[in-house]
Amino acid sequence: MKRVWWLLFFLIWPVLALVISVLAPTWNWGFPGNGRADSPLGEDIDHLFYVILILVTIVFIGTQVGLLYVLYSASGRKADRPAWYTHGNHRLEAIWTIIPGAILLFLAFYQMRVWANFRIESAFPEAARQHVVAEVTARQFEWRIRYPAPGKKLEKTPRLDDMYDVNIIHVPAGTPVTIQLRTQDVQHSFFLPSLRIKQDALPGHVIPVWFEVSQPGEYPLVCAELCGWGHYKMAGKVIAHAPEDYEALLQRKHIEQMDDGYREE
Ligand SMILES: [Cu+2]
Repeated sequence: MKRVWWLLFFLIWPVLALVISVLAPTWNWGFPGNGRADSPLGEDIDHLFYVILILVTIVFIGTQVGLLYVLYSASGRKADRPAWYTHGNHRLEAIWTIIPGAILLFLAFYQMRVWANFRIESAFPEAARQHVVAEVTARQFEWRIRYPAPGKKLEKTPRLDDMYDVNIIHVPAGTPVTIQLRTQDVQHSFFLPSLRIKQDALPGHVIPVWFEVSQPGEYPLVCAELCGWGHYKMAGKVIAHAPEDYEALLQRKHIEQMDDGYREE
């Protein structure tokens, strides 16, 4: 009877792990953004995550069941019976090499489109490449945003009529946009958790990052690279506006800036 208790002891952990995994989203332990990505690319990334999660769960359940079977079948055995070992079994080795290899190969091909779409500039959506909304410069310990004046394109070198923000990036919702990511000092990481966007900012590089916010609203921006004592302060937000509100906001910013310019003279 004792071995049944041991069996239950080992059984309870995998069962607990499964139950907690299933219930986690209802306790708000799921992904940021109420468990759903707030961008189309983010939804693709979540889909990849769940495909991998399902595969891992199948392997997890398989190994746990195997372990329990071995524990149970061996626990009643007399000590004078030797354990079973295997060595140099080519068929077994081929099986445990080919199956994981095939799974990894499947995942490698399966995620290629999403990866290319996210990271490789030539695979960005055409609309994103056409619409460079701002330059985002990380520095200890804030995000500096530079927008081109309404109707102008963002130039590499700042222009007199450029407009600025700190820690807040205004973008239009429902359309792909690109930002040019830079850092002025150390390495930082531009992280929009609810959009599933994360990109390191590397000294000496200007890295284009595109994203599309599905709905107007505010989305947290944080630094995901420990960059110094004030790392925690690098919290900002992306504010997505309806396209007409966005245009109006840029016009308003432009006029405010012109006013400031006159007052200084
Ligand atoms: Cu940082």
